Amino acid sequence: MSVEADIRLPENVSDLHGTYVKDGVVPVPGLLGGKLLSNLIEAVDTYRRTADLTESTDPRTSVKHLPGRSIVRGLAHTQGSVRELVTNSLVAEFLSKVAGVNSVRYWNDLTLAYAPAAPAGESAWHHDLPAFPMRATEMPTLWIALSDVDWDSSPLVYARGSHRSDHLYPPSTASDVDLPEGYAAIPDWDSLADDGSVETQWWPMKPGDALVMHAKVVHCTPANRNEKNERVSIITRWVGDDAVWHRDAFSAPISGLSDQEWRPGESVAGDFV
Ligand SMILES: O=C(O)CCC(=O)C(=O)O
Repeated sequence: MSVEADIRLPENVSDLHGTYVKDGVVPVPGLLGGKLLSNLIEAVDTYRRTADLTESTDPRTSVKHLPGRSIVRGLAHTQGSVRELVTNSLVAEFLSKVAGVNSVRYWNDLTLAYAPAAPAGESAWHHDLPAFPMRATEMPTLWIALSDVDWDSSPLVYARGSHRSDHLYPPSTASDVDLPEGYAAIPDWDSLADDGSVETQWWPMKPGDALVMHAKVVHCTPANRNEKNERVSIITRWVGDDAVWHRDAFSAPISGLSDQEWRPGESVAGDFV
């Protein structure tokens, strides 16, 4: 069976583009199945079991264990199934249509595992763009559930339409910093949601269900209250053709991508895997 058969693209892509533009996040139930999905789950499990015992074959693949969750970076560089996903032209074409650009290419991936019944580990309200080391007209994220997700097991919660703000917001960990141009102080999203000024959205999910996210949509993840199950996702990040190098006070270091290679504003071409 080919990988293509395990990628179940929805037909209503123009509706999905409309939702991406309006809400900033698009649920895509059942995007992945079959061998591709089981291989991804297996790759994540195997890497996490062996990562501390063996040296990575590529310094861009790494794991970090934090209270309540583990973060694995750069699996596309060492795991065949992740590479298959991010180099698949059907996936890239689908994402470019949802985002409304000619083409997108993979540039980064991240796998998160939230431990069962973990009081810590939540991710505060934020949007992702400030952490990215480049800018482009569109930089969609494909978020794929590799476990069940329900209200108790760390669902992603979105502030609907928040990507349409003119501002960027600093990460919640930034305090007492001068905000770079284009930034505004992060609003109290919980209060805005409570008083109804902002609508929140989240979806229960099964392994293989996906979300396509705009790089500016504001979201958070509560800690995992499920007593038994981990909540695992693989997050792949994509960029349109017009990407230029751009870093500011909030850009995260990304292994394999550095200021030595590109100058500010320089076109970022080439493959990242
Ligand atoms: O998967 C999650 O729970 C969090 C993902 C997230 O916040 C992110 O990718 O920025």
